[in-house]
Amino acid sequence: MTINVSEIRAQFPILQREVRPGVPLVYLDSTATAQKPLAVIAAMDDFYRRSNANIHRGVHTLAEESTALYEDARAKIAGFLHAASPRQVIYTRNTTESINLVAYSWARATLKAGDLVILTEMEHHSNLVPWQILQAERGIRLEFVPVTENGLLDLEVYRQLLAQSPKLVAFTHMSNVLGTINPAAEMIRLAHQAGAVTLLDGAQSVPHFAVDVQALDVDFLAFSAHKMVGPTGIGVLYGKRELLEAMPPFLGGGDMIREVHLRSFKPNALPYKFEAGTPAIAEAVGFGAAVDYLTGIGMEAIAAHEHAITEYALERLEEIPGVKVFGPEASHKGGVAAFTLDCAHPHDVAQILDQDGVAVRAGHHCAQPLHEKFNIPATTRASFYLYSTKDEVDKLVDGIYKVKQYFG
Ligand code: 7TS
Repeated sequence: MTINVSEIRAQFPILQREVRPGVPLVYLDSTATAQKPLAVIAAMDDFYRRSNANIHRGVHTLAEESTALYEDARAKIAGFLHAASPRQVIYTRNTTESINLVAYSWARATLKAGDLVILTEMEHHSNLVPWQILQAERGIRLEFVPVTENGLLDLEVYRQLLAQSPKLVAFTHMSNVLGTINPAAEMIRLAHQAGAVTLLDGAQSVPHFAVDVQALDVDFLAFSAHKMVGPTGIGVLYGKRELLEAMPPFLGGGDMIREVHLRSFKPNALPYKFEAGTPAIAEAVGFGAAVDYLTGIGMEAIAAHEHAITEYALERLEEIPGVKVFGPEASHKGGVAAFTLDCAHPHDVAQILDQDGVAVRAGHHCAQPLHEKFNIPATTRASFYLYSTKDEVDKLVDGIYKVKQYFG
């Protein structure tokens, strides 16, 4: 299964631009956010030109159209995840809000002082801080599955932690720094055996390979549209129906209620119970177009392309003296290459690469504890998506040689 990358690139207007005269953009920061194809831009443009109206609140034609578009997108997303019902797909602002929804609603209704939550050392801050807040508030106990030297989770320690009867296991499907793809199905199976509920951070998995919530048997899955060629400002929390039904509302206000009296309210049915206020409607429409776009190309083909680019990038980066790439070998890894260079700080590397139009990110990438684990303050990170090319990897490598000349 192959994809036609030049055809794909032609669909992304931003990839045609030069960052300065004569310097074309080499966008290697898709892990932070992905670029958007014409189909997504046009769907949102069309919505505002033709159908814009608030949803669920009017009988006029535009309100019916916008409501239908908003709900069609939800059905597409449910299909994309192989969810049993669109009612299990709750729109949020992003992965961060989805995880916070679980922390504020499910966890505060369920967890007591001393209850154990298992996380891992490779979590993004958005799957750490909500639990640290709850630890301070409730006295829950946090334990962390360690990351091994080669960037994998230590599953032996995971099994030992599971023996302590955790209430929740929350972990990332794919690390945004190491690129590690964790064995989610097996980890979820073991967590369920131990009686725990599972929350999977799919911010980096759902955009890059097929994620089937029923095959995984996952209880909650969080992800963002903007990392999967969709717009910013919208994400999803998928949940098992019985859990979502039992959870109290998160935010209160319009749309999330069935009836309201001066001193009481009855919450709405799923998914509206968790969608208070006017949502990101145009963004939902764009999200649906993004799902159509990715489905049209095929998630298997996208994953295969990214794997080929990642293999090539690792090969080229590792031949540069002084470069150390973090994380496992390509067989366990998605399209991320975070590295250090012995002679220059990651921010200097990123700045010099930018002179040649190469956009990479430098810093701790919202995974500061993981960098502490490896005793480094920061890394430079290149990341790849369906529109990335080997030629772009070569430009990255040429740029790193320039940095070496400059500092070396
Ligand atoms: N979880 C993971 C694994 C992520 O990579 C990110 C974003 C998030 C959660 C949060 O997603 P958000 O849409 O709510 O912000 N990761 C990155 C990154 O690596 N660089 O910028 C954002």
